[in-house]
Amino acid sequence: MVDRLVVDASPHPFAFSPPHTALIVIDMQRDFVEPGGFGETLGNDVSMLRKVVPPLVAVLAATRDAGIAVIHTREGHLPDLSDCPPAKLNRASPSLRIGDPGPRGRILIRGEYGHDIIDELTPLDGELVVDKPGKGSFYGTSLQEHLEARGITSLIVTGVTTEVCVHTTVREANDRGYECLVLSDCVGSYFEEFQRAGLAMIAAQGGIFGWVAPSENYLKVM
Ligand code: TIU
Repeated sequence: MVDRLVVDASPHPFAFSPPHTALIVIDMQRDFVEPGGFGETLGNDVSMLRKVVPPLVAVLAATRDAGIAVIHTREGHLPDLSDCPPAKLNRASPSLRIGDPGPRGRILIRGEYGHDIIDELTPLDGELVVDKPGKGSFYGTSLQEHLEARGITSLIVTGVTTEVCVHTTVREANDRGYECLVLSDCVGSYFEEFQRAGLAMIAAQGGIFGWVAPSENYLKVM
């Protein structure tokens, strides 16, 4: 594996060492991307997120071919909801609450069909799958220990949604010292204005939370 690659990115080029880098695919679960899941119960048009899938399939394939580590995350809760704070469970007036039976199983519950990752992005054996109770990928998980054990210092960030779980994860990672490149067409939001603003916030102020680039710039150096 080459030791250093540089991606044309905003606000400036993103240099990373492939052996010390992981691709993180955040919450590409049926619950967010397909009808009948958590995302739709919150009143969202889930078709907004589908456009992320084709570029993410290409990025995942190139990353695996390059031998770079891949990590998947899933947001969800234990069947008894003991890890779901009442503040999250009782928030707003969704059409179905977390734990209620839905067309793809209980909403946002581990082990249910709707909680799992979509078929196009199924994890391979050996790829870490991080189950997380919150929006960030570090809170309540062993992700940091996993990254430290493998000497991973850079993250290529993809998944949904841009302003919620992607942003929370990037902010958590940035505070822990990780360098994050967010692939702009491989992250998605239910809201066009949040997609635009969410990406701008990451790269603003000289890259206050990280770097942003379209996936074609990443694929060019793979
Ligand atoms: N609602 C929303 O935009 N997102 C979430 O609740 N979770 C994630 O972003 N994965």
